[in-house]
Formats: sequence, structure tokens, C-alpha cells
Amino acid sequence: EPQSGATTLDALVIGAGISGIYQLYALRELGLDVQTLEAGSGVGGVWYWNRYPGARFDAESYTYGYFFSKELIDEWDWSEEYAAQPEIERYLNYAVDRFGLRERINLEQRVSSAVWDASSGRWTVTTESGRVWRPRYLVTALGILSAPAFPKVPGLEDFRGEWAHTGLWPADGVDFTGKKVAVIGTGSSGVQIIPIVAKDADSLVVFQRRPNWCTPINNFDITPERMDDIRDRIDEIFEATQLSPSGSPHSPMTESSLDLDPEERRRRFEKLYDSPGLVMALGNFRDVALDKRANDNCTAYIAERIRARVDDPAVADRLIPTDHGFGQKRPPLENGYYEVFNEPHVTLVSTLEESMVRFTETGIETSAGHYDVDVIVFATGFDAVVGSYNKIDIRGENGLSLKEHWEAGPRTWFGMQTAGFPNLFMIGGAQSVTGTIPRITDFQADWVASAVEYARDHGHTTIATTEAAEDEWIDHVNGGIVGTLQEKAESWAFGSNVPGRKRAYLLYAGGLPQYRERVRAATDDDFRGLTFSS
Ligand code: NA7
Repeated sequence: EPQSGATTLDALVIGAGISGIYQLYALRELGLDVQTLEAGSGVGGVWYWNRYPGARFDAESYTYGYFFSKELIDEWDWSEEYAAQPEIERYLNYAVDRFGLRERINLEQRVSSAVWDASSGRWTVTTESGRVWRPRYLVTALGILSAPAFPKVPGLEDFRGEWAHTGLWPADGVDFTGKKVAVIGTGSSGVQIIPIVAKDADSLVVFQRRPNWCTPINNFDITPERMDDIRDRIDEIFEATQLSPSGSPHSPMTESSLDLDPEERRRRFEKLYDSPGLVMALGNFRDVALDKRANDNCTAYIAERIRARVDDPAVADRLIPTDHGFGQKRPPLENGYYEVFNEPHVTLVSTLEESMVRFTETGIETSAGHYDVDVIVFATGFDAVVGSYNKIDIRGENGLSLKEHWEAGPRTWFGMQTAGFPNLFMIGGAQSVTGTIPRITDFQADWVASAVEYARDHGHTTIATTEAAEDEWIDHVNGGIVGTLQEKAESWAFGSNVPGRKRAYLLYAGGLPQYRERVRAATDDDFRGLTFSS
């Protein structure tokens, strides 16, 4: 009798990453009987799994962390402007203990199915270990980049060496010392790990498909004085994250770069390039994101900086993107990345010129030859946004599967509900995410808690949306991306990296202020698009 040991409770959160932890807190604050299921053997989500050397924030540490607790802000000192993974994992563990959440988090419980039971108005959630939970409300906080993707290249089972994916990095680490190493992929993860591998490895071969527009992270230590100053200004910093489209403290400049004379424009690009973090991406001239000519000026400047850092012009050419402009895809931040390719023991292979044919016992065979390696690092990204939903058998009314419902692309009400799946909420899911994820998910987690509170106070037990409401949101989401420069790039934001996936925009380009405003307006308008019933 599989359900004999079922745990009946008010709410269940799937995922103990930065978003799920806060959702658990917010629902517990309502006085609900709530627990969390987490696949990992520790908390942290992507900051637990991505424990590869070099993994760090691209957002300022104190703008990515939590803002809901003054005490936490007072107690936690960030050591670097852009903290590294071990510090982030420590921070999230600290928060879990600080707010007494650990006893509610069930680790090593990977959810295999979630089935809506209309007769009881509850979800039946089963984990791979066979345990069953029966919550009234189910909240998924699965992360947008949490289902690792691998190249469709055969033969990995034949490879006798060691291999690891950056998004599933082994707890014991990987020793590169004296080894021949291959890194596949040059997105944010590849760009972070490559300089570290290059330091230790005997030789390194980097397999690059499409290069990215990487800019320097220009990271620095946070002194005690700076930390005090950050605390003094924390309300101001929070306000800046709320005004910015990306939930970061940076907003595009209102000036037009095309109005400036070339010398002045160049000076300004120089200043942006030498600024820390994502300033060049998020605080650039507004027209760089909107106007092809403005974007071309910007990429010409970055290309010039890349050429100045790479000795061999042919290698520099290979590292400079030609398929997309700056900001059309998320630009990785780097620390000494380009200089790595000046080292004699490092080789750059373009898989566009020389495709990977198969993994062999001793390495990687390409259309042009064979590379002997001891270690393969997959920095090949994720089945973004919907991938982690597809791994769970989620069934709503009349057995409808979420996978089927989303066959042609995700369908949601503000990214938080989907028709036919009552009492299922998603935070940090499709069609709502943008920029600094916690700045969107803390708003969503608060919204979920307030909707559940409203239902409770009004004697309702079911919250659902409709296909008409989904259509309205999809029109708005697509209306904001069609015709933009972003739409012209192949990226995970459209599922382009997953062979066979129908092209659909998975994120939200309208910016956080607009998102919050629209959710609030619908909520104030009697939860327009939702139905409450008992
Ligand atoms: P990304 O950004 O999706 O990068 C994955 C990289 O792997 C990217 O360079 C891909 O090239 C490359 N890739 C994927 N498949 C292949 C194959 N088959 N052959 C060669 N290269 C391949 O993931 P990351 O983990 O780096 O970063 C994820 C997020 O973390 C990032 O957006 C930030 O938010 C932080 P492609 O560009 O598809 O040609």
C-alpha cells in the first residue's frame, strides 16, 4: 500500500535552492504545516550542485542574497564583491539554520511524480525513494538551469578517463594536476573553470562551439569598512534592484551612444569594460540593446580589447563572436580567460570548424583527428527552464501531463500557475524569470504565500487558472521579445541548445518593475485570471 506512510500537510516546496528556502520560510511564517523536498544531500540548489572550481556570482553578493531579514544582513559579512560558490553555500546553510528551517527540509528526496487528486483536493508527491507526501499546495522552486545537458556525441561510456559536468560537480572534486584535460563549452561555467584548469593541467584543449562576448569580472575583496557602508546603504541598494529591469542595482543609461562623438563613445565603452561585474551588460547605453548600429559599435570595442589580450590573431578571431551581438545572449564574466589561450599548453578547437565525432577510450575524436585526454569537463549547460519540470511526471486534472500541456512551449499565468494544475505554483519558472533570480522569486514567494493566505481566510481550498488567462500572458511575454535583438540569437532562453525542442521564449523580457506591477494589478482586480473554490 504505497500511500500508507504518506505525510499529509498544508504545503510542500520542491527545491531547497535560494528561492525554495525563502518560499519555505514565507509559508511557515503563515503558520502552515510546510516541508521541503530536495534532491541534493545539502541545501543550496545550483549553489550546491555547481561546486566546480571558479563558480561564483555574476551579481554583487549583497544584491543576490536575501533582503527580507535585517538581522541576516547585519550578521553576514560577504568577503568578495562576487562571492565564490563555497561562500554562497555557507551563506544559504547559515540562513537555513538562522531561521530554523532545517528540520523541515528532507534531503536526498528527488521527486519522481506529482499527481493532482481532485477528490481530496491534494497533490500526491512521490520521491524516487518511494516516500509519499500529500500537500494541499505544491510549490516548485526547481531552478531554471538545473537539468544538465550533454552534447549529442556518442561513446562516453567507452571513455576510460574521468569526466564531470560543471552542474553536477563531484563532492570530492577533480584533480587536474599533471593531467591532459578537455573542457567542452564556453558559456559562463566554461569561462569560469578554464583559467583554473589551465593552471594545474599538463595540457588543456577547449572545445568551443559559438564564442561569447565575455567581459572582465574585476572582482575585489569587501573590506569591513565597505561591508559597513553596504549595510548603511542597504535600503537604497534594494530600491535600485527594484527599479532595474534585471533586478540588479544597474539600469541601462538613458543616453544614446549614437549621439556621442566616436572618441567620447570609445572612452565610455572603455569605462564600462573596466567596471566590475555586469555593468557593461546591464548599465550600458540603452540603444546598445535596441539598435543594431549601437550594438555594432559596442562589439567592435570589445573585439578590440580581446585582440589586445590574445597574441595569435587567428585565435583571437575564433574567440570573437560573429553570430550575435553583445547582450543578445547572457555575456559570461571572466578572470584572465583570454590570456589562457596565449599559453603553449592550451589549444582552442572550434567545433564549428572541427566537429566532435565520438568519445573514445582515450579521448575525443573529431572530424580532423583525435585528442588524447585523461579528464573531460562538460561545461555544456542545461536543458533550461522546462528541463527540470520534464524530469518529473506532473499530472493535473483528468491525468493531463504538464509535458503535454507545454508541448508547444510553456503556458502560464505570470509564470506562477498553469491551467489544469490547481494548487500548483511555480516560482522562478518559465515566462517570468529575468536577471537576478532571487529578486524575482522573493516577490513570487511572497505572492504565493499571500494567495494561500487569502484562500484560507475566505474558506477556499483550490486556486486555479484558465487557458484564457494563460493566452493573455503568453501574448504579453511574446509581444515583448518578438522583433528584438535578443530574439535573433540562438540561446538557451529559446531552448535552442536542446535538439528537437520546439522554439519558444522561456524567459520574460518586460523587466521586473513591469512584472510586479502587472501581478499586483491582477491581484487587486480580484485575482484576475484565477479562480478560488472549495
Ligand atoms: P551555457 O551558458 O548554456 O553554456 C553552455 C556552453 O556549452 C555553450 O558555450 C555551448 O555552446 C556549449 N555547448 C553545448 N553543447 C555543445 C556541444 N554539443 N558541443 C560544443 N559545445 C557545446 O551554460 P553555463 O553552465 O556555462 O552557464 C549557465 C548560466 O550560469 C549562465 O547563463 C549564467 O546565468 C550563469 P553554444 O553557445 O550553444 O554554441
